[in-house]
Amino acid sequence: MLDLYFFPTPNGKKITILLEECGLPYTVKTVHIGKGDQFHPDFLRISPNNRMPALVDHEPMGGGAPISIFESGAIMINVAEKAGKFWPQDPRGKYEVAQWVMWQMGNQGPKMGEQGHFRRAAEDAKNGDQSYAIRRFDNEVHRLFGVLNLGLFRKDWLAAGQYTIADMICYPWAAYWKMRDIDIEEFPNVKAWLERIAARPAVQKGMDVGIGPAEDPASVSQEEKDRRAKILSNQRAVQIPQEWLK
Ligand SMILES: N[C@@H](CCC(=O)N[C@@H](CS)C(=O)NCC(=O)O)C(=O)O
Repeated sequence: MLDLYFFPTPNGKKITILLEECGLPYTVKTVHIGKGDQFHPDFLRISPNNRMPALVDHEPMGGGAPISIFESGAIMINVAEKAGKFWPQDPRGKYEVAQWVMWQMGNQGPKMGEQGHFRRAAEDAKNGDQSYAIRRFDNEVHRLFGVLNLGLFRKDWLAAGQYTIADMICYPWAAYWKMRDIDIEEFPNVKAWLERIAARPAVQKGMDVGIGPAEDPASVSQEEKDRRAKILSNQRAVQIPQEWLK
């Protein structure tokens, strides 16, 4: 049995897409990052980076005690290896896939994440002039769409001549091009690839995984709203939780 610690963002949806593609059953454990679940001492044991997604596999490869994995790329490598699907193991194909998985983790995810961060920061005048940061990350995101467009030149899939975890890990971030101020017509190879992936039933299922009914904003006190507003910015190191010392 697989427990997926999840919130419905592009990083979470990479994993639901892969699990749906593999047909593996899994239980969604909500990590509501807007409420601060990612700082719970039990979750930090699984993901000391206080980020979701994370996976607990109760029947891991090789047997033995359950294993937990954080970082979406590592999770996808593990699931694909376990399922024996979507990650070819011949040396050429294996590293073609690996380089795009690493590219996503080191470039597309973080840079698009920072673009979103500074755009949100700019909405509050108290944060001052954000124009340099916004220009920097808007340009980077544009550059990164160009990288995908180059990588897909005369190809249906990013790596190894087949649909793999390289495509699945990059898709959910690229799919939200509109809210990134990207004109997808500039990147025709990416546009066709997005359409190809979006047509897959397992991708549609994975993208639709949610966390149940939305909370009624009226039920949340102002104090709680103020607490939540600070959670995703101004994070500093978490000390060893008291619970761990017992
Ligand atoms: N490199 C990580 C990034 C994960 C990540 O940034 N997750 C975000 C949501 S998309 C998160 O959990 N944020 C919680 C926080 O910022 O405290 C991965 O690919 O797994």
